[in-house]
Amino acid sequence: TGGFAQPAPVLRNPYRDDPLLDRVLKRLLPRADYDKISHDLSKFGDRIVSEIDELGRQAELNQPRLEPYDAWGNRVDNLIVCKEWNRLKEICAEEGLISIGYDEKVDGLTRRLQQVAKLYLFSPSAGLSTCPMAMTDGCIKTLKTLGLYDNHRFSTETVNRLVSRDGKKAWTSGQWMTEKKGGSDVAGGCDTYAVQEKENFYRLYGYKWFSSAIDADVALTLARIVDKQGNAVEGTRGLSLFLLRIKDDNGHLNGIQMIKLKNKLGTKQLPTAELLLDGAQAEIVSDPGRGVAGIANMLNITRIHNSIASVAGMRRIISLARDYSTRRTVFGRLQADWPLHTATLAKMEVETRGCFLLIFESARLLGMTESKQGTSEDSALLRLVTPIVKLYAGKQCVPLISEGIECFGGQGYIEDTGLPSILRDAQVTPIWEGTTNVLSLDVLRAFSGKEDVVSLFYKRINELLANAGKVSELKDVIAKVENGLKQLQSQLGKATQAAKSGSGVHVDA
Ligand code: MFK
Ligand code: FAD
Repeated sequence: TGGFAQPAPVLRNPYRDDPLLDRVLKRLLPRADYDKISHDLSKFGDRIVSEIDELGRQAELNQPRLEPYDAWGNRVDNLIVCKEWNRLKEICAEEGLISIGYDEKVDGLTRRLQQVAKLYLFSPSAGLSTCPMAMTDGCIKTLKTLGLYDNHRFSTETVNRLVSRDGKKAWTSGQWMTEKKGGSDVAGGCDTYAVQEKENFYRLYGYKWFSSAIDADVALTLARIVDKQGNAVEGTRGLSLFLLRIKDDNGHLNGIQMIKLKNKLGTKQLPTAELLLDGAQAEIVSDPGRGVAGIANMLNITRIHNSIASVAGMRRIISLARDYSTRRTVFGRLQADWPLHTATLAKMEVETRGCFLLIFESARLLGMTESKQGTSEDSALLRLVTPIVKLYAGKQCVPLISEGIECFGGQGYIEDTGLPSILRDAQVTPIWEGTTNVLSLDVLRAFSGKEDVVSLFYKRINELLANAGKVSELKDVIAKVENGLKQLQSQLGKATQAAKSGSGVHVDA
């Protein structure tokens, strides 16, 4: 075999290796908060390198499995996850990856920025434990926004457990929306029925087609209430939102059968199940018929998490490829000394930076909005930017990470290097939490709010360009795109009016 071994890329502290992250935090945070957070991120970065990255790798190698029956034929639905997966979830609680976002002792903007920065560093090493974290964050946000925290016993207990920093006591949440008939068209596809048992308690009957992180403690789900005559309202207006425990305190499933675990292209660390709900007891948490609007609170949070995961994957592959380029010799020179190779890395860097700045803009807007420091304009911008960053970063990370894999040549294709899973796991980000086209339709939905989001968007872009001293250079391009969007907005307005009045109109989008 000869004495030569190919050099492996080295993972460095992802915070200290990322000057852009540091610069953005310095720009957005008050000095004292920056100093505190910077210290926390630096320590966390060390922990990622020395401990977490290997746990994530082991979670990929020791995938979850389901034993539906015991040796005697009893239905047991025993989900087996590896100890590293459980440890990663504990670390999420200990590090406050979700609770930081809700820590009322900290300024609202600061807490969301710190949380997003930590998730961004954590994500590529997290063995997909970021998935239950995203849904946990979304569940807290939903229950709080619906005014249930402190007013509703089960929701209050749930939120308290979801924000716990005690790894042994902390709960996580699932998000069960997708059914066989439709994941994009949730209302058209939902065949789960809710039969009232007493007051706010219902029994749910249906089949949930994709349910990730099924080792969670609670889930938010949608179902159609059936009245005493057995009738249910079809469509969006028939769907209500329910909160349920997945298992009771004795570990028995709550009227749920885990039919099978999905055999997926990637996200193999993550147990994603098909579930039969056969009388699962659940409490209604939205007004009847307001389920989609209710769970949209969750979607808007999980979509930001999805964007973080997309950009973090891009950043990780660039960091590794850049490091490798200083070790691998090709045609007598280091890769880094070949202009063609550095041009490839530079192109990837530019794309990643653009997406990175968009996630921090959404984190800033989220923090401003939640802490009431923001205006109604900030809320409208957040509503617009969330689907844009999800669809754009989710889509772009796949070709970018594929390019990054190529930077390692054949080694990028070899499983033992751990590199292929970065690409496999990227492919889910444009699909789940709404596909690219569905998200682009959500951008149009955001246009129909009270605020003129197109003007707000360009006002913000102009502010950013002014800060960077770039207004005159880009003025014409920006004006052209803004005009195009305004025309689209006006045509959509006309189409909405026409739809309401029953006449037709052609939208040239
Ligand atoms: C590492 C990161 C990991 C991330 C976690 C991954 C694990 C979970 C993986 C999953 O994939 S969970 C399932 C995700 N499913 C989706 O994302 C569904 C995609 N489809 C959509 O988003 C559709 O647009 C939607 C289901 C919402 C369309 O349904 P409808 O019934 O046609 O909605 P409609 O009638 O337009 O809107 C109903 C209400 O919801 C309206 O409010 P009002 O009644 O008050 O007017 C809408 O304004 C509101 N709404 C819809 N989308 C909204 C929203 N409000 C705010 N934000 C939104 N995004
Ligand atoms: P479809 O809705 O059938 O979409 C198929 C294609 O049609 C897409 O290209 C889409 O863009 C296009 N399309 C749909 N509607 C339109 C339209 N109006 N205009 C133009 N094009 C359109 N769901 C959960 O609820 N909980 C989970 O925990 C969960 N975990 C998941 C884990 C993984 C690994 C995966 C892959 C999926 C998971 N999902 C989960 C499901 C996921 O959210 C859906 O797969 C996704 O929303 C798409 O829905 P669908 O599969 O029904 O595709």
